[in-house]
Amino acid sequence: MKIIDEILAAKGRRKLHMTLIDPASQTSEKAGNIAREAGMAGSDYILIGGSTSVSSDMVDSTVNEVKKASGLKTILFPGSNEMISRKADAILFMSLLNSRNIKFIMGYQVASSLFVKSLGIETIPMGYVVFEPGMTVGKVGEANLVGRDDKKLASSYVAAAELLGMKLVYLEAGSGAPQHIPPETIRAAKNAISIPVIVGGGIRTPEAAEAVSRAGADIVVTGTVAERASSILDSLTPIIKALKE
Ligand code: 1GP
Repeated sequence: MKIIDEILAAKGRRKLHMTLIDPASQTSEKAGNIAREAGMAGSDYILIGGSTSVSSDMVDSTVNEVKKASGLKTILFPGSNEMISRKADAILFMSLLNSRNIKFIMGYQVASSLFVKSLGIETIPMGYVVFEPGMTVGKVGEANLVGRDDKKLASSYVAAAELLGMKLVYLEAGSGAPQHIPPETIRAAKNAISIPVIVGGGIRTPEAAEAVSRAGADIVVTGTVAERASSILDSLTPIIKALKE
């Protein structure tokens, strides 16, 4: 079954969790360990990507270790056209909708399109919108950040993504953000569209996971919490439990 069909089948029935692993942040062995414990904690997929460019060999070896260690499906979340692995199960073929730089909106996509098609990998078109504070991805992606409380602009971006035919939208506060996107802003965006909504950035506690989930996130992404935890299992389990209950 395609990952997008799994996501659509889960929508409205059960919440999904994705663990973000940045190949630039650790060895592929350590990435495998994170993925194994994330899977034990109940995470559904491993997202592989980040803002720091790494070679496709490095992405390949991270994907391999993650699959071997966890058995979970891997989804590429590429920061550029170089960060593509033929070994992953799917790729978020995404556009950073609120970038000032055309390369993040359509440049990397054009640069990689024929290669991605030749891989035969599942592609999931996704609109990516970066909110304040944006952190590294806001800077690197040259985003005109959407205000945390700007419900109108948030709704307008996701509605545009849906009208353009994108299958998912991702509301991003930035990895390591001190706070996640406010629930009211997530709710407004959710109410504007019928495609699944991913929310990530700054979610580190069960309360935060529950708040964004109640506000309408169909999928919650966490990254930093597992990267920094002394026990990934102990820190992720309550977060995923809060999300799924
Ligand atoms: C970044 O939304 C993700 O793309 C994850 O953010 O590292 O803050 O969990 P955190």
